[in-house]
Amino acid sequence: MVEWSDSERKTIASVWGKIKVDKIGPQTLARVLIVYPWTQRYFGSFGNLSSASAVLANLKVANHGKTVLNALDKAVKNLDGIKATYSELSQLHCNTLNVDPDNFRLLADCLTIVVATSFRSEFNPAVQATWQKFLSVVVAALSSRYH
Ligand code: HEG
Repeated sequence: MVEWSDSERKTIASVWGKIKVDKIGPQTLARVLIVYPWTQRYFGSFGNLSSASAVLANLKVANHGKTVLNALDKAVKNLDGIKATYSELSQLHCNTLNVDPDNFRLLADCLTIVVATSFRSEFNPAVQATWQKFLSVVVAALSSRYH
């Protein structure tokens, strides 16, 4: 069971409070698809992903990026129950979507990079450490129902 100090709780709430889901979500998923092009295999119904500019202009990518990021809200609001929060979502990604769980880590890393470029000096090493601790718990929870 992961423990959160008061200061970590404050930092996570503060970072999340400054994240504009409609901007950061699309940028994060687009970055995953551009930097790790093999992840495009899961998005066969999303249309044109043939170049970086096509990915960045793709509305389905943008919308799904918002969906993914909005799902993080549940974890931020329930830091002590992240595993249970994502139990069903983990099963969906495993059994129905057949997403390789390694990809959760790739997405988390892209999210950290997008947040860092957006927040600049505010996203200092201490904030980054707490934010990545949070994301690693999310990644573990999303992977927890794989078999
Ligand atoms: Mg997943 C659907 C959340 C990583 C591929 N993802 C979804 C949905 C949510 C979600 C909330 C909608 C579920 C529903 O319809 O009930 N995804 C989510 C989170 C994270 C993540 C929170 C990581 C933090 N997803 C992820 C990654 C991939 C992926 C890394 C593939 C590389 N997700 C995926 C696909 C769908 C979803 C293919 C179905 C999309 C669609 O057909 O619209």
